[in-house]
Amino acid sequence: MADYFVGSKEYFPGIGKIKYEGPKSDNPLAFKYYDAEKVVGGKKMKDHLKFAVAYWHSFCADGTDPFGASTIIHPWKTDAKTPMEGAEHKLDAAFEFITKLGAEFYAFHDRDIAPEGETPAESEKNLIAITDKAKKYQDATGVKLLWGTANIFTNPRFLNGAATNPEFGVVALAAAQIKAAIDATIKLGGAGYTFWGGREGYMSLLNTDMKREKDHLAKFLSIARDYARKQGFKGAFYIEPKPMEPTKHQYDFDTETVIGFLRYYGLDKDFRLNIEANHAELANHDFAHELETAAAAGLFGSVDANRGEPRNGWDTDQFPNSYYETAAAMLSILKVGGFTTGGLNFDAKIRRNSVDPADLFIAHIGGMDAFAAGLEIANRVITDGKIAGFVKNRYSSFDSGDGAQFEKGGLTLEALSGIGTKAGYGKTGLTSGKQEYLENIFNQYLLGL
Ligand code: XLS
Ligand code: NI
Ligand code: NI
Repeated sequence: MADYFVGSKEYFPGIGKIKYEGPKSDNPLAFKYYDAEKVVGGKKMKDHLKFAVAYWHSFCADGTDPFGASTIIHPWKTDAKTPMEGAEHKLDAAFEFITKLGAEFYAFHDRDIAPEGETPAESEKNLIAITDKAKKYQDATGVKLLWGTANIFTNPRFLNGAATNPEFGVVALAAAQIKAAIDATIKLGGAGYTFWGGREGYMSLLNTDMKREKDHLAKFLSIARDYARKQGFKGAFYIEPKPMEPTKHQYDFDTETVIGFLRYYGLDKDFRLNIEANHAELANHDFAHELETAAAAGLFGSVDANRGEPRNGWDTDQFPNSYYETAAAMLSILKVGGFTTGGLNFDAKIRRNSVDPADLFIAHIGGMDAFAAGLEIANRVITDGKIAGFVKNRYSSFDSGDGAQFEKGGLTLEALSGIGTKAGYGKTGLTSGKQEYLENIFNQYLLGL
């Protein structure tokens, strides 16, 4: 049996299964650091990293930008006579790509995988037909669905938003899509279902009732959750924060904003965060800051692994390549105990001028290698324990005595103030944070020395 899947025709001829060849390899189509079966910190790399291929960027995006037409030719699109035939070919290409790459998961929007029909019923029929086929492919290959979602932002009918649209009719049409997308996700055994707020936000406060829109969003998410649970969905629901783009102000601005929203509306038992690196950057946060914020609230879920271009402030969705950043991210992920339902989804696209079919492989290989290296670095940081030990010691005055009493809630403000007054100023507080020292040792781990 071939170690990869080929459907009606081979869409990436000349490229076989991508193998691990090690850091000295000069084969662009081989992994340098990602060695799926290698055990790091008691777990196989593939089980730590849980890579997913994003359907929309990899098999739909064609290099179009606001200044120019498509540049990337997808043969699965050009060789089809009807949109449904195109969707079938795309599925063939997707499973061939995913299995050749050796990713274990994928993620899709309803409209990535199946075309919209003339009516909501026809759209649902299309989705059912294609996902029935996807189920067969999953069973045959072992590839799994990390999460499903609905695209309720591209079609012009969503120009004023979906769940937060001022017109009830649009909210209902969004529901038709979400319901069908949830059904498809359940059928495919999806581990999660994601809500990225598409156009859920506003462009101008002059035409917006913000309170009403947020209430609608919460109501919509609650009934979607209730429906999915009723249908037996046991997986996680994710909210994916993003501060702006396409609207001026997205309601799911950043992780902290989403946590507040989920708690205010009582949704924090079922929903967690899907954190995207590029969105963190747009919100002026470090990627790891967003991960730690979610972890601290007990709401860490999954990751959209990409990167932005720090100097232009767009959602450029590039493939991750900074080992420093992937190491920092993996450190936060390992500290919270790793993924349960989530994984690393490459919500990333090749550049408009990356027009060779091999470029899609090369981009994913680089991203997987970057996270594999990041995992090794983070594991070295944890195993050595120097940084964690420093942090633990930094808070040690709360481990016993009055400090411990304070943590337990055993001190009133009068009592606490009395302790301070009695101790006096002295040199209290003049303790080095040792940032540069810690940065230097992090860099030692980075180079594996
Ligand atoms: C867009 C988002 C989107 C979600 C899925 O910026 O990242 O791709 O991940 O709807
Ligand atoms: Ni994303
Ligand atoms: Ni994005």
